[in-house]
Amino acid sequence: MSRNIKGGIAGIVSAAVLAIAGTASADSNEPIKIPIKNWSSQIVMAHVIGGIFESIGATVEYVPVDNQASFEAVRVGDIHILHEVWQSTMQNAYYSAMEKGGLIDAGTHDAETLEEMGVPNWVVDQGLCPGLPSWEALKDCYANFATPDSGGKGRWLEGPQSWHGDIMPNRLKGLGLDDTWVVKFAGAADALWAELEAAKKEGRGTVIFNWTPNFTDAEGFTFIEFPPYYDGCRIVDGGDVSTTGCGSPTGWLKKGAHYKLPKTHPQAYTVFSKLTFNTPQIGSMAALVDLDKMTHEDAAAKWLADNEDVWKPWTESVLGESN
Ligand code: TMO
Repeated sequence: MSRNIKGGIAGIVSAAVLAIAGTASADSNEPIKIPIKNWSSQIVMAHVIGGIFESIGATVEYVPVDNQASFEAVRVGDIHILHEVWQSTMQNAYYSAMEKGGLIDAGTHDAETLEEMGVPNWVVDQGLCPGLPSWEALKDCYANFATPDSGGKGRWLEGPQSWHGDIMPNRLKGLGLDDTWVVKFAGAADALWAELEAAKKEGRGTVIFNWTPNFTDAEGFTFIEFPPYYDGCRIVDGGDVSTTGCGSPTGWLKKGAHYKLPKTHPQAYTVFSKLTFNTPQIGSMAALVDLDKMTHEDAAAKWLADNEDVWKPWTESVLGESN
């Protein structure tokens, strides 16, 4: 009698476990489409996440996509995830896509972010702009930052225009610095790092757009301190030239997913929602490419091999169910 009751309970329990495992298993064989943008940590992380998905049996496809266009692309399902959403430059596009429907929040990385103009530390050490990191120092030192294409003004080398539109030209106007400084856009992220190297070699000043987490965290980089950011100060948020001098806010680094991914690929979605990278981890992904000159694919393979203790735990719950 008591054996039967025990067996019955065990039977019910294992049936329940099977039912739970049953609903959570069976990812679709359709490839999970992962976006490839145009900065190193994003591309390496795309392949890192792709490798993690493949380790649980999923198939993946890498889809090159413009940053600005990627929020609509994930909303309609042309790509399935966003793995680096930077608050200061992308939250509007992220929340707009969510409001229209089709993009869901898939969690937040363990990293505080900043995307801002700044100088390598040796520019400060050599006294090329006394008073930095305060932006007011820029009023007097611009001549040390002139380049052949800047017409005697100091030059800000901004990233590609597809990243942030006209935020930085509007910044200069808002600060009343547009008579002495001018923004030039880099064709690609590589041009920013080439400029850092060239300026160092030539011992001249340089102001570039940069961000953290990045590979430059290791050597040290000084972000310029601008008037504080507040909601509404930028043109896209309703601001005008009297307010666009505001700096960039520190913020979060988020993930997002197409709303059907938890249904079509429940196991991969579970892993994706769990995974989180911190500042040194993201910096190291970029460094493998920008300092060590590896390909993005090789960098991701090395990162995965060196960091199994970091990412394997995220896959254990779904592998535990199916094994
Ligand atoms: C989006 N980015 C980190 C390149 O500024």
